[in-house]
Amino acid sequence: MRDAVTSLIKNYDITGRYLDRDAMDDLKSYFRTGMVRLQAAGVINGNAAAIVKQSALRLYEEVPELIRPGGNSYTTRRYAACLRDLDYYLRYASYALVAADSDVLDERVLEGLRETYNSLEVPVGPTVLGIQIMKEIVREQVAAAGIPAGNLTDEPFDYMCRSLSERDI
Ligand SMILES: CCC1=C(C)/C(=C/C2=NC(=C\c3[nH]c(/C=C4\NC(=O)[C@H](C)[C@H]4CC)c(C)c3CCC(=O)O)/C(CCC(=O)O)=C2C)NC1=O
Repeated sequence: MRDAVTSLIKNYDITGRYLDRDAMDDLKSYFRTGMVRLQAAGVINGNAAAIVKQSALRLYEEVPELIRPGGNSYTTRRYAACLRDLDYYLRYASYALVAADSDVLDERVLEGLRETYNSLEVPVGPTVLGIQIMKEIVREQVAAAGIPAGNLTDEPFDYMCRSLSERDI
């Protein structure tokens, strides 16, 4: 599992180079945004349950057939599994946000997810929509807390959505 600093050092070490100007610029940007990343993660940590709940409500409003008989969130067991998945995506997004690196998402979340979702017929489109909704809610809450995160908090959510979509689940 890597963060922005260890990823960069690994790349330079492979070719035995000292850190050059590009590397220093990347590192500066990482440290410059560090406090904002931490503050945004703090908002996520303090509101995780509400963020998950609101995201699920909005998702089921937009795709109501998910909770109807035959839908993938129909039955309380599957409904709970879907909310739990959203909670996983949110928690790992908060880690990736602090690390400023998507490695933790590849390693802990996305690896093998396709096979699992395929075999259980969990639909990818609505999952991606759920992650997008969560991204919007996080952005709103972080902005409401007065934290100038811009689109920093979007990155991990977009990364998971891209990865899920690309894999053509
Ligand atoms: C930390 C990394 C990690 C992830 C990401 C993860 C996902 C994950 N989601 C699962 C199931 C599931 N995932 C969903 C999710 C959904 N259904 C919908 O209608 C919505 C579109 C969506 C929610 C947004 C559902 C309903 C199931 C249960 C499917 C079933 O058993 O029929 C399963 C199968 C095993 C289980 O039910 O626990 C896994 C492994 N597990 C992990 O350890």
